[in-house]
Amino acid sequence: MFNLILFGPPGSGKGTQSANITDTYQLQHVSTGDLLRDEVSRKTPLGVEAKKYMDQGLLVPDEVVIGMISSKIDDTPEARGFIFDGFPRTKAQAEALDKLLEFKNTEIHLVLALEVPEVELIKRLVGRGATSGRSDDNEEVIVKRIKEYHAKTEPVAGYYFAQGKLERIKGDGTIDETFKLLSKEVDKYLLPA
Ligand code: B4P
Repeated sequence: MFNLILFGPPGSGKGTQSANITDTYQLQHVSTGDLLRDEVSRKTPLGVEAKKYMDQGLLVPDEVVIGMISSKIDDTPEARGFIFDGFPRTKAQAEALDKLLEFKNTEIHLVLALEVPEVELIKRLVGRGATSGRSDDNEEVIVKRIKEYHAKTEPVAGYYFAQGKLERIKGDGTIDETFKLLSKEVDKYLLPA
């Protein structure tokens, strides 16, 4: 089993590149953003709670997200491996993920951190907002999401750097250029399926 985290600020291309990596390496894609949006659209109690935070550009509380991930991992025991997209976003989430994987006799093997200048992040997300209908893709909320990233999520990179698992990837090229840089790192562990 090979487990990968795609890490980076909002709009850095985690969702976009996860789709490419999932297709090429046949990993099970776990996106907390997608899982939360699904709960919101079905108006479940979890979704109603999460929406309050997401609409303000804030992170959803750790216990909500960790519970959701745990059941997602249990759903696909036969997976070749997982690609975690947008998770973990806090040190508490990273520690919880380590515990969950240890319980399954596996671990995180690689963390690829996409690096994109802030002006480009805002440009991309405002651009997506024009068509996505996402309530968190307007400039005021985007700026808050980036602030929340610096305060709570950036320290997660240090957590994995200390474990020798972090690779920084230039993420401001085209989608294809960035995918090539990411694949070069994944290829060291796993061949395309
Ligand atoms: P997410 O859904 O995870 O997404 P994201 O941060 O908006 O962006 P991503 O990096 O995936 O960008 P994308 O590829 O789509 O989070 C949304 C919210 O959910 C959070 O703010 C939070 O409230 C909540 N949440 C999620 N996970 C959580 C957790 N673990 N804990 C707590 N709360 C959590 O790309 C963006 C745009 O750029 C797209 O339009 C794309 O087409 C474009 N793009 C991508 N790559 C490009 C490139 N190379 N060149 C040009 N454009 C590019």
